Amino acid sequence: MKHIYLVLALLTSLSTAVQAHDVTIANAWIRVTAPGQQATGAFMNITARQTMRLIGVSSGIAGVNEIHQMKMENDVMKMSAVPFLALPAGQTVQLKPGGYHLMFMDLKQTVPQGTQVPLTLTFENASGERSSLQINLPAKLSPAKGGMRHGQHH
Ligand SMILES: [Cu+2]
Repeated sequence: MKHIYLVLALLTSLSTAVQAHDVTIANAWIRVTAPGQQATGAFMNITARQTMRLIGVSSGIAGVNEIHQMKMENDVMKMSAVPFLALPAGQTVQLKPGGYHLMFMDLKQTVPQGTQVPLTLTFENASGERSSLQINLPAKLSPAKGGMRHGQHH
């Protein structure tokens, strides 16, 4: 029954080379912003059935859309853009606060709680074939606001 919530809208693939259903997105959300805030992040669990890379993200809300990682450097958490995120076949890769995330900067609008933000994710498979996936992310303050228990594994 928890699987009802696992798959968000997997819409059309722009390419026939890689089927959109080769990728499952679960527990996706984007952090709400206050007016004037310049950046926010989006988080989700991505499971690819074949080995792929997430190579890009686009949205209508931001001028800069990037894949970011966070890591400790000399006891300081730093985040930086990465060109891609590896998605090993059958393995769930978590994008979460403090780890990998999708970063939106130069925001063109606020992201109020309760709204849905459409994103397009671009993937590339081991053969170099690309596909796109559109998803709608609910805007939340934190994953605990309504989605957390669905993200736990048993
Ligand atoms: Cu970031």
